[in-house]
Amino acid sequence: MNRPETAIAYIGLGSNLADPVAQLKSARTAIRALKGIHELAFSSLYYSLPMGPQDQPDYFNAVIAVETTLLPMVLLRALQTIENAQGRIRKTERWGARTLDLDILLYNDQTIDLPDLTVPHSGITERAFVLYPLFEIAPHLQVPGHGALADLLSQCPLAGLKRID
Ligand code: A4P
Ligand code: MG
Repeated sequence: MNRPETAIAYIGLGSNLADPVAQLKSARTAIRALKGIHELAFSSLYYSLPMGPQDQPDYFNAVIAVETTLLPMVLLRALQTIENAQGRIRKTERWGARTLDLDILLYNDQTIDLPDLTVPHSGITERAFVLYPLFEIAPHLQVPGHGALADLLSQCPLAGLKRID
C-alpha cells in the first residue's frame, strides 16, 4: 500500500481573550492530537498590539509547523473545529477579539484560491505577529508569490511585537 503523501504546513495561532497563553497552549495540544498531523516545530509565544479595532485586548501569537497527510480543506475544517471547541464565537466585526484564531499560513509551496481558503494567508506579508514567529522556526522559507521570508521580514516593522521566553 502506498503511504499517503505528506505536506508541510505552517499554522498561525492567535488569541486575545480568556487567558490567551492558555488558549495557545491548549490549541497546540489539540493540533498535535489530530490524526494525520505531526508537529515539526513550535515558535515562542509573541505578545502584540491589536491589528484592527483598538478597543480590544492585546494579542498573543505563535506559529506551528506540521507535517500532515490532511488535504488543505480537511486541515481547515479540523482547525475550525478546534477554534469552536475553545469557545470561538464568530462575530460580524472584522478583526475583532477572539479566544482562538487558527490560520493556515502556508501549505507546501501551494497557492490555493478557494471560496473558503486562501493560501498563502492573505495577511502574511504585512503582519509582524506572523512573520517573526514564522522566521524563528523556518528562516529559509520562500513564500509563494512573495519571495523570501527574510526579505518580507526586513520590510516589516515590529509594531510593538515582543517575544516571550
Ligand atoms: N479563510 C480563508 N483563507 C484561510 C486560511 N488560510 N486560514 C477563511 C484560515 N481561514 C481562512 O476566518 C474567516 C474565513 O477565512 C474562514 O471562514 C475561512 O474559511 P475567521 O477565522 O472565521 O474570521 P477572522 O479570523 O475574523 O477573519 P480573518 O480575516 O481571518 O481575520 P484575521 O486576518 O485572522 O485577523 N492582531 C494581532 N496582534 N494578532 C492577531 O492574531 N488577528 C486578527 C484577526 C485581528 N488582529 C490581530 C490578530
Ligand atoms: Mg482566521
